[in-house]
Amino acid sequence: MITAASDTAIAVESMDNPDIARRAFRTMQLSRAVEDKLASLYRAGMIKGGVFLGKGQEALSTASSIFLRKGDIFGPCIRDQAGRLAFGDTVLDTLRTYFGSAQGPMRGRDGNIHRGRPRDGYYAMISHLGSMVAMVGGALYARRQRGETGVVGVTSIGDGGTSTGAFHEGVNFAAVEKLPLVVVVANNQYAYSTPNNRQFACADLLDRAAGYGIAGHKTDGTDPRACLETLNRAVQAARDGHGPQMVVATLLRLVGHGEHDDAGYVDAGLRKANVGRDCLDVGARQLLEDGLATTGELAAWASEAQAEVEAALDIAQREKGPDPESEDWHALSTERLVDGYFDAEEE
Ligand SMILES: Cc1ncc(C[n+]2csc(CCOP(=O)(O)OP(=O)(O)O)c2C)c(N)n1
Repeated sequence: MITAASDTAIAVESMDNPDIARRAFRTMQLSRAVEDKLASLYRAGMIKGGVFLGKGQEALSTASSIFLRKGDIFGPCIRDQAGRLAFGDTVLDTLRTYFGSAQGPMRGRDGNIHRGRPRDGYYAMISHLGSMVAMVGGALYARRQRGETGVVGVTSIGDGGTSTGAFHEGVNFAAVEKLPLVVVVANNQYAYSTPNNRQFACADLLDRAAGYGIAGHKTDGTDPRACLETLNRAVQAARDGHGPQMVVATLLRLVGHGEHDDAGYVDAGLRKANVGRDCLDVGARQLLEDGLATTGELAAWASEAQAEVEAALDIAQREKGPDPESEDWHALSTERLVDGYFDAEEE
């Protein structure tokens, strides 16, 4: 069962609450620890299939879901390991998915990032870029039709994904219906090897928000404090009935598109520029400057994250994959409805 961080989600005023910055940073550290481990397991040939990481995007991703509450919806994209953890996914379920464990949320059907627990509002990612906007928007529309209020949905997408027809249709629908949807655009400068200047012709992706008639927010994706402040505002505005909110963050992916890609096409100047900063370094500095953590605490948290990953790995590696003799192979979409929701847990 998901242990939703959202149960303890903090409302808009609470940016003054030091817990939010500390909790966000610890989530970023945990995400980095999981992903560093995944990268080394991949290099050791111990993971089947691709490994797609969000190194450098942890601040934005964490901020994307940390303000969500129980009953809200999170539809993550490729580089949202940190956001998944902030929404309540566990390190164990992450590793179970990569190792094909039948105990994992997708019961061994997915090998990396297409995992979720729909009943908890944690939607499994659809690979076709842009589709998640319609999926989360559609779910918000359905909840409105059921008379549910106060629900917010967040989904994220890369700069490349914003060029798809699905993105346009999804955002336009949300705008027309004034849905409480937050679309987080992680402009990490490249879509695989395609740079921004071959991706869009507007001066800034934020210009698109005006085109759709929705609110736009710009933030520095390398700055954890800025990401938290921006997402806090955007989620609250959506919750307060101000319709869709588009957040555009600038940052750089600090790894290849996947671990098979050496990212040799990334401009060396960008790596050295502000946009190429590691958000974990920035976050650590901010916590120290603000007196919210000591160097001892930062080191202890990093060790705890490491230990959590090792303990989960030990379990996930021993678990078995699905048994073809007993498996009924039903997909999430064909499972029983419980109270109108898909019941992923039900047999
Ligand atoms: C509609 C669609 N076209 C192409 C792909 C193949 N593809 C997967 S990820 C990717 C690059 C995505 O770039 P971006 O949206 O900028 O996100 P990033 O990988 O930079 O986080 C592509 C082209 C896809 N999944 N869906």
